Amino acid sequence: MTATTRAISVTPIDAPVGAEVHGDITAELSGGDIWTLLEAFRERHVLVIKEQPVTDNRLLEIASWFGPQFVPQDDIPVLGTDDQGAVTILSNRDELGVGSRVPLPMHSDFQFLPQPLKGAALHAVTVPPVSAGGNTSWSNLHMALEELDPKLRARIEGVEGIGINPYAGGGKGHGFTGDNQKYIPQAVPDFPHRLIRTHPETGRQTLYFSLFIHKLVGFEDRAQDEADILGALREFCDQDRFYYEHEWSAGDTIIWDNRCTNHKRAAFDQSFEREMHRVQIAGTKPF
Ligand SMILES: O=C(O)CCC(=O)C(=O)O
Ligand SMILES: [Fe+2]
Repeated sequence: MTATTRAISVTPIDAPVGAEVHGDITAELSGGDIWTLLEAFRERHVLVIKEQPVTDNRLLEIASWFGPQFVPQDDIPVLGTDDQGAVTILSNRDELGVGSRVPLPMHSDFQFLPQPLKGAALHAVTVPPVSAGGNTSWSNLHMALEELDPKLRARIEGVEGIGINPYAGGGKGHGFTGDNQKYIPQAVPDFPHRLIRTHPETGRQTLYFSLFIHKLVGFEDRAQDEADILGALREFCDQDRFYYEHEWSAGDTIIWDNRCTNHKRAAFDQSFEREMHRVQIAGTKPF
C-alpha cells in the first residue's frame, strides 16, 4: 500500500467541542483530506480553521463537503437578506448585512423549521479586537444530556419542544436589523421536535434544546410544569463547562454541527465593525 500524503490534519481542542484544522484550506484537497474533515466534524462537532483567506466561493465549496446548501422557504422567513443570496452577510453595519448587533443567546439555528439546519460555515471578514467582545461559543449537547439530572431526563423523554421564529408573526423589533431582513406579519405553523433527539449520523442521543424553545407539546394544561422544565433546561444547558469559546481573528472560519450543539454570541462594542459571511447546510427532520 502506498502512503497517501495529506494536506490537512486535525487536532482536538481542549474543550467539550472543537477541533482545529491545520493545512491550507484554500488549496485543492484530496478526498482523503475532506474525509479527515468529515470525521472530525462527526467526532468534535465544531471545526476551527484559523486565519485563512477563504473567499465566498471557497466558503460555498467547503460547506458543500458537509451537505447541500440550505434554501429558505418563502413562507418561513429566517435570518438573511430578503433576496437570500448564496452567502449571507451578517454585520452590525446595515449597509453591509443583517442581524448582528445584539448579543445572541444560546441557540441552534432555525430550530423552528420543519427541517432545521444540519450546520453552517461562518467566516470572519472583519471582527472587533477581542477586548471589544463578540466571542462566539459552542456547547456540547451530547455531554449536556449525559450529565442531565435523571429525573429531569425522565420528564422530557419523548417530549417535543416548539421553537419560536423571530421573523414571523410579530414584525421587527428583535434587534435583528438590516434593510433587507425579511419579516412576515403572519404566524407560521409550529414544527415541534423532540427535546432528546438522535444524531442522524452517529446514532448518539443528544439534547436538542435552546432558548428559542418556548413551549412544550402536551403541556397545555400544565403551565407550571412546562415553566419549571423550560427554566431548568435553560439554566442547565447554558453552563460554561459545556462550551468552547472562540476569540475571533479576521480570516477564521468555523463549521459547526447544529444538531448536537448550541451557540451564542457575546455583546460587543458597536464602534467596531463586524462582518461575517455564512453558508448554511440543509438538515433533515429530527427523530
Ligand atoms: O455572529 C456570530 O458570531 C454568530 C452568528 C450566528 O449565530 C449564526 O451565524 O448562526
Ligand atoms: Fe446562529
